[in-house]
Amino acid sequence: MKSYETVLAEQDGGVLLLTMNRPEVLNAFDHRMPFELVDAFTSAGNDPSVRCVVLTGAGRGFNAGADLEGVRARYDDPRGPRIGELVRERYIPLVLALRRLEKPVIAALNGVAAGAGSSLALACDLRIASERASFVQAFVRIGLIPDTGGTLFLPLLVGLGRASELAFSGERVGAQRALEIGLVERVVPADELMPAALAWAHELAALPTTAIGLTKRAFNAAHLARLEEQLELEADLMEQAGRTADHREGVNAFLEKRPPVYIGRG
Ligand code: T3D
Repeated sequence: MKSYETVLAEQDGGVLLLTMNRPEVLNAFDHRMPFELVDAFTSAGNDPSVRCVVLTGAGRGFNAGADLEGVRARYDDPRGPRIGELVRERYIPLVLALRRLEKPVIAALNGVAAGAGSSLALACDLRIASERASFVQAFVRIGLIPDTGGTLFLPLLVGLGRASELAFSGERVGAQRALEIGLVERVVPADELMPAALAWAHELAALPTTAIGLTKRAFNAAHLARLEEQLELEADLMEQAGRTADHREGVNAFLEKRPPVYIGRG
């Protein structure tokens, strides 16, 4: 089993458990985590002994999206990569690796999934949530647009009206509401999350893996045929949003733990 710096990988029979492991920042993405997840998904695809993958987070969060300390640090480096470039480098390959993995991937939502972390959960095939889990389309709160496929997966799961409501407001959606509107398939008490997620994964791993993989390919063709094009559009729009004063204000306000004041233009 490969080892990574920000992701724990453990295999039990046909089930690979991947745990994002930066709990002090609710498993926010740093410069390593997207690449390590891509490697883990790609390796799982090439390994016939893996027949189902479970993705979860260490500590009290699932994943809080981009690490905002890292985002702010880039403002001080004029030669550093721009936001659209980072989306292309980090998040587009992650979504593509997940959707191209022709094995079921279950997100086991132990806590909050925000920003790109929420999109990552929505890109998985199935979601089981602890009663303590929640979703936040946090992008708008830092003046950005949903990325990591969020502009496709969110409306696909909840419909365009609800997707607009959530993405425009950035409001937090608890587990029960997430179940009602189709953001997750199952909700269980917090202490039952991992046993329930792993039991579900073992059930799936015992089924005909090739048939499930081909079904996923057909779902991709039917519903995500424009995925690559949409991911490129997201990167372009992120670049545009990332140049606004409201983006910097949102990031600074979060890190300074104060309410943001947006100017609404630019
Ligand atoms: O450059 C690029 O990579 C571009 C790509 C962008 C894609 C995106 O994902 S944009 C969205 C980025 N994510 C966010 O804006 C979410 C920020 N976090 C939050 O809004 C809140 O933390 C949550 C709603 C997720 C959870 O709230 P709560 O009250 O349960 O927890 P908390 O107290 O806010 O967070 C706990 C700690 O984690 C805290 O640190 P502390 O005070 O204990 O030292 C907090 O600062 C830290 N943390 C949470 N999220 C992030 C983070 N640190 C860095 N980056 C984060 N995203």
